[in-house]
Amino acid sequence: MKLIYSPTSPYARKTRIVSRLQSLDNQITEVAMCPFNDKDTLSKTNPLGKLPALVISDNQVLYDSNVICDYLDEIGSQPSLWPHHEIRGTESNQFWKVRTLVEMANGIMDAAFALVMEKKRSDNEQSASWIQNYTNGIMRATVAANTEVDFFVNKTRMDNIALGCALGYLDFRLSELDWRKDNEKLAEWYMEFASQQVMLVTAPPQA
Ligand SMILES: N[C@@H](CCC(=O)N[C@@H](CS)C(=O)NCC(=O)O)C(=O)O
Repeated sequence: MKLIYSPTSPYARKTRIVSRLQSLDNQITEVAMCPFNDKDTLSKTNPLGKLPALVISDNQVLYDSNVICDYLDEIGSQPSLWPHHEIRGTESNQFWKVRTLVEMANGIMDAAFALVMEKKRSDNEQSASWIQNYTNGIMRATVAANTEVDFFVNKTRMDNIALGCALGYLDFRLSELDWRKDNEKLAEWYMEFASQQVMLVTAPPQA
C-alpha cells in the first residue's frame, strides 16, 4: 500500500499513527507530497487534490483520513482503536461520544487549516470576520475538550489520537492562539500524550 501524506498535515498524521498502532507500517510506503506544489500528481490519486490518500491496489484509492483510519483499524492486527461493538449503545453511549470527539478534533483541524490559509492571503484580501470565526471555533472546541479529559485520559483510542494531532497542529502553525491558557487539564494530558514514540516519529518538522 502507498500512503500519500505531508509531514505537516494533521489529517495525514492520524493515518500514520493508526498504521503504526495497527502494526501495518511495514506494509505501507509513505510518499510525501505538498498538496499545493504537487497538486497535479496528487489530483490523479485523489480528485479532490487533498491528502492523505491511501492506494490499496492498482485500481482502488481511499480518502479521506477518516476512511483511511477506519480501514487500517479494520485490517490491522492490534485491538481496535474504537470502543468495542458490545459496548456500543450502552447507557454511557461511549462509541458515539468517541465519534463526536473525533469530529471535534477534525473540526479543530478544519478551522485551523482554513485559518492558516486565510492568514497567508495578502492583508487586503484577508477577512477579519472569518479569522475571528475560525479562531472562536478553535478556542471553544479546546475548552470543550478540556472538560472531557477524564473521558479519554490513559486510553489509546481514536478520540485522543485525533485530538493529539489537532493540538499538535495548533502548536505547529498557530502557537499565537495559546490554546493551553485556561485549559490546564488538556495541556497536562497533551504533554504526556505527545511524548509517546508514535507521536514523536509523526510530529511535524520544527518550524
Ligand atoms: N477531510 C479531509 C481533509 C484533508 C485536507 O484538507 N488536507 C489538506 C492538507 S492538511 C489538503 O490536502 N489541502 C489541499 C487543498 O485544500 O487543496 C481529510 O480528513 O482527509
